[in-house]
Amino acid sequence: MTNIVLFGKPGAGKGTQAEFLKEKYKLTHISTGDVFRFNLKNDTELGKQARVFMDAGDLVPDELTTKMLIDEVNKHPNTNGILFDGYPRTLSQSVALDEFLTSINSKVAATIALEADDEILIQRLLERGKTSGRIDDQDEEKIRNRYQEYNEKTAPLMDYYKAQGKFFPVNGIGSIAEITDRVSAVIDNL
Ligand code: B4P
Repeated sequence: MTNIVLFGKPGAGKGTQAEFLKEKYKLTHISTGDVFRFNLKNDTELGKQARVFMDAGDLVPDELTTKMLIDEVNKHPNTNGILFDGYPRTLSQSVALDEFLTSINSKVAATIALEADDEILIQRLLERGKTSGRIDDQDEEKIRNRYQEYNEKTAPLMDYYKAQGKFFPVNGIGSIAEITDRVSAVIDNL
């Protein structure tokens, strides 16, 4: 299995790039944000528990997120590899992912970070908020809270993956196709 973690700030383009990469490399795409939004829309028990955190731009608690992630991975026992989009987002999630992958004789091959300036990303999210219906994209204060969550809880993961020699930063500004090429160059060299 070739497991890739797509890493980046909110709006960095993880979901956008995943759509292309999953086809190109025949990977299973798991977006924790999408799975949560599916549960919100269908008003499941998980959705009810996650809604309050997501609408505020806070991270959903680790225990809930990790259980959901493992359930998703287990739905694809014969996959070539997983493209993790939006997971892990805390150190505890990174450790849980490593433990889980080890238990199925697998590992993270690379963490690819899409890098871009906050102000550009905030504009992208506000733009998407005009049509997405996502409450967390519509209010600048909530968006800024998502960046604060990222800086406090997610940014430390860079050191975690750097220490393992698995961290690959990529310039996230440019056309979507240009960025796909940059990410592909990393995957092709693994
Ligand atoms: P996510 O759904 O993961 O959302 P995201 O950070 O907004 O998006 P992404 O980086 O995928 O950006 P996208 O491609 O869509 O998370 C939402 C919430 O779910 C979190 O705040 C949290 O509450 C919860 N959650 C999810 N995972 C969790 C976890 N592991 N632990 C706890 N909580 C969790 O792109 C954004 C916009 O930019 C789009 O409009 C796109 O068209 C545009 N764009 C993309 N690439 C571009 C480019 N190159 N140029 C111009 N625009 C571009």
